[in-house]
Amino acid sequence: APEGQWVLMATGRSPTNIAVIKYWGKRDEALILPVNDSISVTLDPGHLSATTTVAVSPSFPSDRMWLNGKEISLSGGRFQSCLREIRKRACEFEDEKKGIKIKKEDWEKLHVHIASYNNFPTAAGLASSAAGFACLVFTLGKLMNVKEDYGELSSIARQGSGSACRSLYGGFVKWCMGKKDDGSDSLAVQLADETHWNDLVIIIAVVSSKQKETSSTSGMRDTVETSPLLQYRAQTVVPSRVLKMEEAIKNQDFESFAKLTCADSNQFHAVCLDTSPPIFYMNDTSHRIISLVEKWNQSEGTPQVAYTFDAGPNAVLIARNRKTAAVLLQKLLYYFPPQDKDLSSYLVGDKSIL
Ligand code: 2P0
Repeated sequence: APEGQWVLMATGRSPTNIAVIKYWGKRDEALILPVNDSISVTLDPGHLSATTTVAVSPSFPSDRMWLNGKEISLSGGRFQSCLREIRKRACEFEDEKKGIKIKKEDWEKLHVHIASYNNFPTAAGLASSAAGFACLVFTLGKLMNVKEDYGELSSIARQGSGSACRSLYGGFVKWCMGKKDDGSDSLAVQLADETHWNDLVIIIAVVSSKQKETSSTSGMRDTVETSPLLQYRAQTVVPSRVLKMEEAIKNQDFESFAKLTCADSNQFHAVCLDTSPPIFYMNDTSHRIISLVEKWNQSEGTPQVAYTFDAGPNAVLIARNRKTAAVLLQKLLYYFPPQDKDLSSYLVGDKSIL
């Protein structure tokens, strides 16, 4: 900054989250209001996370953002919504030692610079918008001395990307769809913190690192417009499934957790197939992974591993404990020997990846 000017900065980090009851379909596109509740597990920070530094200075002539070192446009409605909602809630900030005083009304005039990095390859087709928007909103909130609680921040992050609202919390999280038209009650709540059910191990098998063909945003729009199955899913299946999933999480009931997780992933992909034209996110390798897990679970008499797939072919596998995770890795390496580039990486770890 030029002499006599100052720069105020804040840095934050948010992990991504994996839905075990899926969000798919909006009832309001602009506000990003979903057609059903969803439940997710937030990964450990340190893996699959976004790190964002936000800075403000009277010497900045405009708002700018860099993603992984490359400047990107902030003109999109989603960035603008997040910036506007955080600025609205900014509070006076004073640092007497440094001679900085920012009054509430000054925040409207100050411009921000935002630099965000993902610690995983964006090309791997793993969700980055969830971690990114959660981190942006949280860090901007810190910088601008916003006093709102995490629930309120989650409803702002939601306006960046739906799944982002769930990354404001660690552990197990529910995004309550809400009833109001203005979206003020569509926010995330923590069901259990990150210390709960620590035996679980999440393994992500990168099946393909190609970018997905259908974006989630346009995919779910097509589904809402054309899939009769979505109505049934949102109105009848998910509400009772959410209640059962909350129970399973509370009681650390892996059998119920795994059955619900797999069933919900499969129904989400069925709804994609029920869309016109149909959306295919899984491929043959994804299907072979499902068969491997289903056969194994059946032979053990009780589930050892749950699988779930998002808007792409990569498998998210949740093992009931470390021992099972080790056996799972052996099986994956045996049946899917990493030879070509598409099958070369297994990301492994404790509720996360290594
Ligand atoms: C989820 N997915 O619950 C579901 C499961 C993908 C499959 O949330 O339009 O990037 O930004 O709200 O959040 C991906 O959708 O979509 C997603 P927008 P988002 O995790």
